[in-house]
Amino acid sequence: MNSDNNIEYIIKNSKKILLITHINPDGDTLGSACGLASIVKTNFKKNCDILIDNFVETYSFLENLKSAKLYSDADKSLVYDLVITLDVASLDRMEQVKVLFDKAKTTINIDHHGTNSGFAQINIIEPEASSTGEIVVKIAGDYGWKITKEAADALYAAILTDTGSFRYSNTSADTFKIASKLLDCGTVPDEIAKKCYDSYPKNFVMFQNYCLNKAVFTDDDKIAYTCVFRKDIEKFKVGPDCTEGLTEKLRSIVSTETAFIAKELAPNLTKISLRSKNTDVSKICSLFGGGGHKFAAGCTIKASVKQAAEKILAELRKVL
Ligand SMILES: [Mn+2]
Repeated sequence: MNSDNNIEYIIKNSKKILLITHINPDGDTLGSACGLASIVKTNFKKNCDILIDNFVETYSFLENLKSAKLYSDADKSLVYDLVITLDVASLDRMEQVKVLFDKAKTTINIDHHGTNSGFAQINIIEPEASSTGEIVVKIAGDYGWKITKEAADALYAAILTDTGSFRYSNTSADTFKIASKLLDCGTVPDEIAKKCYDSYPKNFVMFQNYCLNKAVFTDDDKIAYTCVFRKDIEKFKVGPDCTEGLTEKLRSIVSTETAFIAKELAPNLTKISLRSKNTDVSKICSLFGGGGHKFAAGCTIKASVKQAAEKILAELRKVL
């Protein structure tokens, strides 16, 4: 490996380092960034800045999340020596902080979305990896970097949540080997599982129940979906992460082949989260400018919630 794409060399020679997580952050992007920040701190004695779109209460146990800054609070005038994106499938998934990515001297893109275009100078994209967290552990192993318990906990949370607790098709022998390695670094699996899954605010759970209660089942129950409106989000006083895991609950029904939620972001702007058991839904989402994984993908459609849901239904019916 020459020095041009030797990550260790690059980190050593970078003074100001920024880690960018994607919009509507999940456990993988947050865990990967917090874990990598810990690794850089331990092995290079450097502090990384971390940017997050919004704060997710569930992941407040991640050490470095406390010092992370919101996109909206980021100093857009800064020029970083190095920007690393984690789990960011496309440039638009970093919204307003893309300006910091564009200005950076060196950029690295670490991701496992097959639809990632490779938008950075150095791209480490492994669609076979269960999660970005898994890739970060692999990189650390390749360079022989020490992984402390703090880093291991964050990276384990990334892998745990992106594999749906080691249940999804992205779970491989490598996933278990890497998880096992993190246990050797001090992670206690049930501790992290409790923090990730048994720590939801009451209004979050009740809001999701409300959304499930009004779900629509169609095409012999093969398709299940629910519409989420801003007025309901306001009524239940839930955060931007309020639909996390909701589509998976609809998919968990035995008759469901594909499930989606249509969430109102603004009038005539709807976010679709699509999940399936066997259908390649990333193809459907890419028709609308989105992407993701084969069985878990998303897109944003310039239409009302009802119209967007109809568009998705029409595409699903072509492939079911
Ligand atoms: Mn991921």
